Amino acid sequence: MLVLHTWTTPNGKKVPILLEELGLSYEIHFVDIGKDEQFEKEFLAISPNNKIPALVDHSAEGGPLSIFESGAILTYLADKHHQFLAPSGHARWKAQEWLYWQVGGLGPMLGQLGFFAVRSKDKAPLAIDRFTEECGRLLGVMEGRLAKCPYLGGEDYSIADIACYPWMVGATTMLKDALGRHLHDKPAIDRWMADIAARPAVQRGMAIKPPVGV
Ligand SMILES: N[C@@H](CCC(=O)N[C@@H](CS)C(=O)NCC(=O)O)C(=O)O
Repeated sequence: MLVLHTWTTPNGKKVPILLEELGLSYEIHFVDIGKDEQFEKEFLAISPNNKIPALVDHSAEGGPLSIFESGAILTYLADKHHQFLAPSGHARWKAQEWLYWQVGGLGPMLGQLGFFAVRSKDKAPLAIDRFTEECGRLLGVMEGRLAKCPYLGGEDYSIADIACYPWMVGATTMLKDALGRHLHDKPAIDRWMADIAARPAVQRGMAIKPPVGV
């Protein structure tokens, strides 16, 4: 049995997308980070960095296995089920390169921009400028990659695309005004977004919601 501990944020939607793509059955345990549930003892036992997502695979080889960090979880599931990540060779490392790019760059920078430009009541112009410019630079890098190949890893849809997509939805909706001109004239990103948005598994993964009353 797979139990995913997650929330409805971009990082929280990556693993549901992959689980849906793989057609696996799983349970979701919603960790409401708005209520600080990520600091509860039971959650810290599987995710000591107090962040979602975390996965527990109760039928892992060698006994139950818990994994935190979305990139590690995506890699584990893709390898275990032999899909959405090549087992070796150039295609594997190109997909890993862009997966790490998301986890270390696109996600944290868009997250900081969201904090300073949208969520924070105090508006700090230096921070907003810094993160707007850095996010704009990253979007330029992504546009360059997707102008050369259909997917971030190359020819095939992979966990790198799955990791970036929920963040790009945030970039083009919640952060649209903050990013302004940086979203204009990005035909390769627009094409990629439409392609991924059309996948039924992506739609299901993006739609996760805690049951009413939770
Ligand atoms: N690098 C981590 C980032 C995870 C992350 O930032 N999760 C956020 C929600 S999107 C979180 O749990 N925040 C709670 C907190 O910081 O206390 C990953 O990719 O899994």
